[in-house]
Amino acid sequence: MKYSKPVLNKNVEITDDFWKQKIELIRHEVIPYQWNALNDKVDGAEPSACIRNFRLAAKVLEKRANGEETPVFPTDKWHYPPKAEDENSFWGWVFQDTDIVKWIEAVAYSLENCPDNDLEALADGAIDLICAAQADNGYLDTFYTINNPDRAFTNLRDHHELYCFGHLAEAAVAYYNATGKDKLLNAACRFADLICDVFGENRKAGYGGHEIAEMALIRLYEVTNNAEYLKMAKLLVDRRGTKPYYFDIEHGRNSGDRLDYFYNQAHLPVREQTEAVGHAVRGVYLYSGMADVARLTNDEELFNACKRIFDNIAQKRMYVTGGIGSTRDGEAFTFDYDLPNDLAYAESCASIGLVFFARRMLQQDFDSKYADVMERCLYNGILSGMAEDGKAFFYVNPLEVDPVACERDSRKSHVKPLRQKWFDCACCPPNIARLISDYGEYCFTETDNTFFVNLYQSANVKTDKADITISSDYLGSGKVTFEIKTKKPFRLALRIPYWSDHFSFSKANPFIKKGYAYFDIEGDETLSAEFEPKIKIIKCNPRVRSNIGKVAVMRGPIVYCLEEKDNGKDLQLLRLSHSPKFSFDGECITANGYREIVDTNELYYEYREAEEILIKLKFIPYFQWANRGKNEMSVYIRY
Ligand code: FUB
Ligand code: ZN
Repeated sequence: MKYSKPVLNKNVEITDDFWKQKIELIRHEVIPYQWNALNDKVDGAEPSACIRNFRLAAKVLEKRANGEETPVFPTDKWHYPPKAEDENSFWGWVFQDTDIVKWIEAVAYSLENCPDNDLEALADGAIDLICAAQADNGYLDTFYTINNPDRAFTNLRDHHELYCFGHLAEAAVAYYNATGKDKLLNAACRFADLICDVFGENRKAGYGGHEIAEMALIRLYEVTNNAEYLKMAKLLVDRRGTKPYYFDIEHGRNSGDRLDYFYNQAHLPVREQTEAVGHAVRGVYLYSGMADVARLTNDEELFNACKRIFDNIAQKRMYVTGGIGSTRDGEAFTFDYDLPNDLAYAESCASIGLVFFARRMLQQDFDSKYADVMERCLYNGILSGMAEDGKAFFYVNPLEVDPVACERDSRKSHVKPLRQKWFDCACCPPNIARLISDYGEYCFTETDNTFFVNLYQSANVKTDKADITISSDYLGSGKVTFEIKTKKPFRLALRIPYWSDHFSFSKANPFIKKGYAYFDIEGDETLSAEFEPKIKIIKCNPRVRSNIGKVAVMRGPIVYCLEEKDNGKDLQLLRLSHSPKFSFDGECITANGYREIVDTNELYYEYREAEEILIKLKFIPYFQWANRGKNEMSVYIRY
């Protein structure tokens, strides 16, 4: 085996103070809360209509099966706001179906983490509801089923049928793995079979405007062994960006429609792509699918394209928090080193997709840089997406916020100073839930003879090589201990985190390659690693215009920020001292700094040395910001 496989979530028990708390929050608070939101039962939250659409689609199918006429509604828009007069029409975004299947996926991992009969029964009920909305030919998308089935598959560019299929398939595989129940899996396979029929070899040369079907088909292939799904995934990858453009054919080349191929990563055949472009979530979902196809078809050229794109993201287009997507316009990547703090988009889903991409790269190229990115996203730009109580969420994760600007400047209206209860476009909340409840699956990968530790936390892991108990103080002292009960000799590979300049191991002479320290394990043993989590002042490449003269503060994998609650208004007036004398209380960091005194109302005046007062600055973990009400926040500070 040339590539590694993730150790499945069900074989990993997270016992860590930090991550276990998050995983339990998903189970106890987030999953029930999101179920209510999907059922439109959260007061003051944006309506979902997701479950309502499935009920309506099932009714419509039943009527048609009985030979009754059903009304036809327009299918020319992305969004259909709930309106009483359209009570028989689809409501919401064309991809509204995905919210409930992401929820089911989160439930699946949660059941692996902790069996729960009531929750499983609730998910079984949701699956019945979804399956009742599947047409006889396998088609399963409530938007077209309700509004006009004759228009199905006529607008792959904008109308997310392949995207809805992808999320359905991912949930189906997860639920099958967790429970052994195959009802949703069979539904996903029937939909996949239809897609293969319509878009397979020598059929319509379509591919989705919003990627995910590529990696979902691979998951389906890996669980069913149906080679048609691998073939279909490869076709979707290979067709994108080739001429004549499918989106031109579909929309009529001269329709006058604005065709922005970059937005859908369809500007070039994927093997020729060198940079991350277009809509950020679509991008990272595509790159994840490309990496999967490259792995299963031994396609080096395709994998090299993934490598180039990954490096472009990690070295030039990613925020220090792991956020990606610098502009609201198209929720998109822009250009190298364009990382504005206050206009950032940095959608929660985009960082989640980057974790998917990084994990797939890591499976094939055993280089710590991929897990470094996973860690950066997980501890920062993803956790920031969820409130401490699990009942409010960020879609956009900016690095600098002035609540007044969010309200008064429409260029910043996408930036919210407080997490929201729900969204009419609610892609992020259930995506966060499904990733965090599956955290265990990102920690370890293995080949036939090597066990890789990619993320550090306390956990119990079972593999055919060993049972390993990990006791971690990674976020405290940086010490992690591995108690290994060996079943057969193997190599243990420990990632050396990018932020750790000083590290040591209790076992001598590891072999170090591409950021992993390798140890031969012959029998039972206890081994420990220490990665010194020093508080660091982080400078951003000076090509990034917005961070000139500024720095960020990190400790270990955690990015810190300043909030108005601790440091007063006008955070732009603060400066970190050259000898900050950092101190860490186990959670927050304090440091010496200055506040500039504004002693004039003149807008312009001849330069004079600023007057400053000495103050104590307080930094909190970035992911915790906005949990104490509306206030200013900044990751970067003058230095
Ligand atoms: O289009 C589906 C999802 O909605 C995208 O991934 C998000 O960016 C949001 O636009
Ligand atoms: Zn999202």
